[in-house]
Amino acid sequence: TISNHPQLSEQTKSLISTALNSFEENFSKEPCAVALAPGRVNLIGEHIDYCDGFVLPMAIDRYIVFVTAPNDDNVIRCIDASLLGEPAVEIPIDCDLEISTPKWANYLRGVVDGYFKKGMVPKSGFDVFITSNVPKGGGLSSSAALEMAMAFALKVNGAEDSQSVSTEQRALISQHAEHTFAGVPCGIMDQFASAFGQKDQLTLIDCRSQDVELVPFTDESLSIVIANTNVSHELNDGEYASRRQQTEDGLRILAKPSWRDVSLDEVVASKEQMDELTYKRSVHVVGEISRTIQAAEALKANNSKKFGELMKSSHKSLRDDFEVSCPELDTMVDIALELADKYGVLGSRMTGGGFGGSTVSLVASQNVDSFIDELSSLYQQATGITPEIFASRPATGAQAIGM
Ligand code: GAF
Repeated sequence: TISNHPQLSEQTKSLISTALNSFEENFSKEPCAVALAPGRVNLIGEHIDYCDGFVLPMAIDRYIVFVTAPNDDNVIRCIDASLLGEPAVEIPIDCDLEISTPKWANYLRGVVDGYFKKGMVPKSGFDVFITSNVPKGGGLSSSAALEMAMAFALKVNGAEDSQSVSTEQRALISQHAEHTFAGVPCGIMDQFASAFGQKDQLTLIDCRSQDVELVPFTDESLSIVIANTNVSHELNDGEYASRRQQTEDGLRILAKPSWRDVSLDEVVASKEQMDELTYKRSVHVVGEISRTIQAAEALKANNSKKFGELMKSSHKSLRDDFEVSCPELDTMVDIALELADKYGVLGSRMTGGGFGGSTVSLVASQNVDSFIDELSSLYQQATGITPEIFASRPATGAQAIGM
């Protein structure tokens, strides 16, 4: 079923096959199932998933793969390929869970705890071997991928046997894990993108209704290029939470139930009542909601030029008004746009939470390899940091595959 899976790339099949072998080597038994979940890149709609906005991410062809089989102990025992030699992480399934060490495993504990709280417990303990090609700390939602892969590992080990669990519920349990066990008050974008991703489709998420609309991205002449600055940033250092707080302050001053009911004119009219930061954050929110709606329409109308222009405006707003960019992200975007005429770069912007992580650019496919080479060397010359730059098409979302 894996070798002829119609939605998985050869790269992902090979990642799974390596993980299957490693499982057998490490646990000396046959695996029963694979659970996998992709990272995501957001094309537009940044820092507005917690403001009732629209966001337009896609799952990328980079996955976290869990290979699993039941064990006779009352624990979920996890070995991570990048941490071989360190003790396995053991998550008990017969008692309440708490935040603990190692820190990365809190994403897993949080999801298991979310299942427990809904009365869903696996049939037995199970072993997991984890392999990933989602860059860690690259702003591409490796944490959401970890959470969603754990949800599917729980499913294949019987935790969902007593009740049916929807894709949306799995994503919401994962988001809650991030709030409670990782200390990041994130919105729904990352988990929804990983959960609802489909090959060749972007996921337009209405974060107020939580409806997901799939928007085709099938034009082979356009490529999505992801450039990891290799400046990593943890979102639990207070900056993310403070932005969220500032948007809540803005909405309170505007005295509206939802950001979807606010126009730019109304923000401008309330300027005197706001401090400068609250005002700038509010300008970003209403502008970005409008840009994302326009971008989805432009895409449906095959107007990629307009889409690219909206990406550029989004970056400026995130840099100047929301202040979540950083010098390396700005450098990566500036270089990409300087190469616009040479390689057909339509737009470029930071993506994800910011303060580091990645940019996303829309580029003519015929030039994509040369663009990646030149962007990489110019960024390295400018910053002294070697970036990781690759193209990805929209990929299939989190799932489990039986053996
Ligand atoms: C992070 C969060 F997890 C998302 O919910 C979202 O707010 C994003 O930053 C910014 O758009 O990835």
